Amino acid sequence: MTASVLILNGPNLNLLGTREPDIYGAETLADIEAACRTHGGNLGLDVDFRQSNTEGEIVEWIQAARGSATAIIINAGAYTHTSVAILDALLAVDLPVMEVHLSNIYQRDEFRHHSYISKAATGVICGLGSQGYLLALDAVAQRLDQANN
Ligand code: CA2
Repeated sequence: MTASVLILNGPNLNLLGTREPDIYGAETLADIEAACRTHGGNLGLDVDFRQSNTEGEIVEWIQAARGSATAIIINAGAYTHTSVAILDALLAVDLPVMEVHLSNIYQRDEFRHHSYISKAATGVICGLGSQGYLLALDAVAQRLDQANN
């Protein structure tokens, strides 16, 4: 059976490509989704790519991943810096979690330097733009290979 990776995107990431290209790049979220699907396919991974502006919906998607996904890649957007609810859901689901940020959050405002999500993350990638999602897929694939061999 093909392993499925749930890729979650938080608030305002649906605006990618329309504003602030200097910080977040020129690609749209649809461009990033297409790149993830292609790269995931090459790695033998199914990609389930979603975005929500609502904290509760993200929590429900994480809870539902138990039993259906083999790993979660998450860019929680601004919820990264505020959401104990998303942290608790990630801890409860007990899956490998890769945290991704397009921008280098440590070069930005002080309030972006702390991530609640990181406590639940196997790995964290930031500052590499959309490449971060692809590197996270590589990390998931490599861990699955190691677990299966
Ligand atoms: O760098 C990242 O990926 C962030 O997770 C993006 C979040 C930000 O709150 C985090 O600190 C870092 C914001 C996403 C908002 O995206 C926009 C895209 C275009 C125009 C406006 C916002």
